Amino acid sequence: MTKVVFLGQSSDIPKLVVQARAQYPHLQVYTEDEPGARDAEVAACWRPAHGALARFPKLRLIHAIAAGVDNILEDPALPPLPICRVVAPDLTEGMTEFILWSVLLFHRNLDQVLTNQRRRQWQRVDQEPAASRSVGILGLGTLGTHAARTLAQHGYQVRGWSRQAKQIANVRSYAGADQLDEFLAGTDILVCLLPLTDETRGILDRRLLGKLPRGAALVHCGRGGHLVSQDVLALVREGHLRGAVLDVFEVEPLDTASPLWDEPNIFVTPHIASANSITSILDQISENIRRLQADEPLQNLVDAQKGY
Ligand code: NDP
Ligand code: OXD
Repeated sequence: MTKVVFLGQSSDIPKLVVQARAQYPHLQVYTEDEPGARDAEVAACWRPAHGALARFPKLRLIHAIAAGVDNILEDPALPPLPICRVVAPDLTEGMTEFILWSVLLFHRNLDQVLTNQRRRQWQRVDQEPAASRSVGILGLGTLGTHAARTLAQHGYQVRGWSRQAKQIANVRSYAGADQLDEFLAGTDILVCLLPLTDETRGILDRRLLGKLPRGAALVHCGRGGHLVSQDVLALVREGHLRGAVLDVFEVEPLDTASPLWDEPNIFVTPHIASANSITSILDQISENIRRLQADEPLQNLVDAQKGY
């Protein structure tokens, strides 16, 4: 029986523990402080406290319960072990739905309609075809590629930016720092689906967003650490950005005192762009445990050097 410890700051942890115990009798499941946890071979986590993973000397695998692993890699005492993340259709499809909603909000001028409603103002806003809007996606990985394909199927002009160039039907690919400005100059709605790494921290600042055409919109679903929120706020107030949907923040929950809450053209959502189901998280952890014990290649292994 493989011993698995679940730890970290997520309301999903207690649910994962209960369901893992009920559905995977071949696993011995522990929470962090339970007797026996010290011998765990696998740690499943979200934002573990710094140094927490180093307290398990028999660990062989660290498994994120999410897609992003920045919250694990930032631990200065992280043991040098393989790290896997969750890649699941429910998360991918959920993210695409959220992005589609956000893109439609700006493309169909529904942001203006919502403002007009608060003023009791009946005003028919312009409606343009999807093909008249260019959506640019920062990050063409699992989530960005699925969103890009779906937006292209809905008729949008779609472009994406990544480190390596991609070939995706009806999606224009831009790669690396050299092509970033050209990518931004032709983007009406910018979607961020980057992982948080040393290279991408603070990327959504005035310098980058200032290269979008005037009146562009931002949809941010990556990580709070990408966002320089005072720059976004200033650019919205100056009218350079028409608005922003912001799902992730440097500090979550977002402080009730944050001016982002009250800004008319900023839509704050509480890190709900998408989420893995408890079932898909456990399926992947259990499959990787099987692979670990059978000495087979692990699924969805993270490259700790690259940071994603
Ligand atoms: P992937 O690892 O599959 O893809 C990451 C993409 O970002 C790749 O295309 C990669 O390029 C690109 N990239 C990374 N660094 C750079 C860089 N320096 N310059 C240009 N491109 C770069 O990640 P996912 O698609 O699975 O997830 C993306 C992020 O979405 C997660 O890390 C997480 O932070 C966030 N997320 C947010 C959720 C929410 O609810 N808000 C839910 C789930 C995830 P290349 O392909 O060339 O390597
Ligand atoms: C994730 C997230 O990374 O929920 O999966 O943000």
